Amino acid sequence: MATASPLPMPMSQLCRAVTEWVESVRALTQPAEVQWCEGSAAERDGLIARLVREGQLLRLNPRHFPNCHLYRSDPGDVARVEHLTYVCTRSKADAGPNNNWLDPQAAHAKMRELFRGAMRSRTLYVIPYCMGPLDSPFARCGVEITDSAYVALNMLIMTRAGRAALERIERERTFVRGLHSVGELDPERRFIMHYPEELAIESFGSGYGGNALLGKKCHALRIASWQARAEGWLAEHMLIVGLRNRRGETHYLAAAFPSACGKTNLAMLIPPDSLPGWEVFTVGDDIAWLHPGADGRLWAINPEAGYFGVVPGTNRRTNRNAFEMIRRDTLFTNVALTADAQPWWEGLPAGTPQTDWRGRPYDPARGPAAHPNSRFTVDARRNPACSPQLNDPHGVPLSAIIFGGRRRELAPLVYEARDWAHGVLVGASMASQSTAAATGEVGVIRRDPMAMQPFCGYNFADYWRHWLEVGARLRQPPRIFHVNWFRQDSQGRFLWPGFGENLRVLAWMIERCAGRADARDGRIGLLPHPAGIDTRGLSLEPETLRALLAVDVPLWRQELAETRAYLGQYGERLPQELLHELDRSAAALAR
Ligand code: OXD
Ligand code: MN
Repeated sequence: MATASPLPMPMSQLCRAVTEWVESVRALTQPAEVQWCEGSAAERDGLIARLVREGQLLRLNPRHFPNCHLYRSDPGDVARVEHLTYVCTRSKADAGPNNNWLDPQAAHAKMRELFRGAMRSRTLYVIPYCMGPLDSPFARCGVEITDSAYVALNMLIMTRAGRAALERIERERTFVRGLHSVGELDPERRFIMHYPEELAIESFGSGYGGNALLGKKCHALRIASWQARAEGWLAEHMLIVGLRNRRGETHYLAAAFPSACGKTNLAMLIPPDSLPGWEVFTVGDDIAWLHPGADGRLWAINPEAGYFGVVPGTNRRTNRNAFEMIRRDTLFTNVALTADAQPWWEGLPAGTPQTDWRGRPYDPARGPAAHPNSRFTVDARRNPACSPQLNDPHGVPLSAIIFGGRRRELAPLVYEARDWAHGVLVGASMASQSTAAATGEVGVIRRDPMAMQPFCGYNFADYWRHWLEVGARLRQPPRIFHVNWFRQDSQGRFLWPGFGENLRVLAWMIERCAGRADARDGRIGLLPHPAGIDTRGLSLEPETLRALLAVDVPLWRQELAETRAYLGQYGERLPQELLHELDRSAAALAR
């Protein structure tokens, strides 16, 4: 006789520590109901159906965009709010000059008052999640509590969320506590607090991705960078891409660029037709956790399971993979709409926007139709170039690390650091034009070391020391490069075509890693000979390539002086080795 299989234990009873925390939050926030997220497809569909019913999600044209939906944010809540983001450590110096700081007790007291009764008549969602493959020793778990079904839906796409994550938490007995409420979306009552010493996050008053999907920037970068230092690894704002060359060798590269500088495009790069025989595999497009391996190499995992990418500019030419990927099962935020309910954004060669991102009739006098920071949320497995290594518990070994920024002038197309310590200085000196991913003025140059200025959960001086220490443990460290795809001529025209053509630069790096390519001493580091960049099939004048690889020594001397002044604010805590590297760089430029 068949016996009925026992019913699975309710999630609310699976892990006492989580249940007790949920209970205490319930008592404080007073929701109408509590929903534990299992992580099933049916549950996702249920959340979508609820949001559509409530008018918060719009179903997009099912013939052209099956199972795609549009969410419109509050117009005052469309980007990360760095001035309202805090790292709350017991000692202010541990947060460093790179972070806003509040005393943890004061911050908790302030947040408790905001959260009191904040979820009345709302549903409280409990989302246990795992950052990284569920069976990876490098993965770390958390639980987000939120009163936003939109946030819950995003978390279910962006992380490995649900019962399996909760089971891991029960086994490990540790998790990051992330409490979120959209509150009244009042910018005056909006704070994103991090408590690295307690592995806790409190976020109130915003529903925007980077402020509200707590597994992403808050956990996988700010809290994880703190954990990583204690445990001997690195949590970085980097894409991870695998490149198979014509010899059949696959090299993995990790690259740090500031927000909205093309990480997703580089991670999904399409090789140009004139460079046949290359294949590209995306492991991640935004965050990398890096571990020194027993073999002396540096290994990388992507802690995320989905992409939260910038939509404008995405088309068949710039990123065919992304363009294909977001044609189904995608959640769009703040794009425009055509008359037949297709999503529309700047950079699409066809279609006409009828309704702008705020839901108003489109009027070009009011600015772009889609918000410049409009986003897609989509499962990483929808990417045609998704790497089979995405779920490898040990990750992939890195051949190279790339730092890059958006610089009109100064930085050449590519150069290589002399060694790891010089590479740390190159990363620490990064600067870039600001973008729409964060509130504030767009296009101004700002310091963004390792693209971590908004995301490092502790004092940058300690972070750079940690980078130097990790490097010292590697017998085969990745080579470190710097790139600039955004150099312009005096008329403001881009000198380099970018996108898929960037493979030509990556190919040189790979040849360097394999010991097959020469480099010349360019005084700021090692540069390719112009012949080292394969330009076959590209209409690029030889003098343009020379301009792209030129080093303007007086400008670099000024840059170095600015870097010295910038690093100076870290005072005594700054590792001597970094200052020594700065002196070496100055001496090379003085020759
Ligand atoms: C992002 C960001 O959303 O960096 O990835 O702002
Ligand atoms: Mn990012």
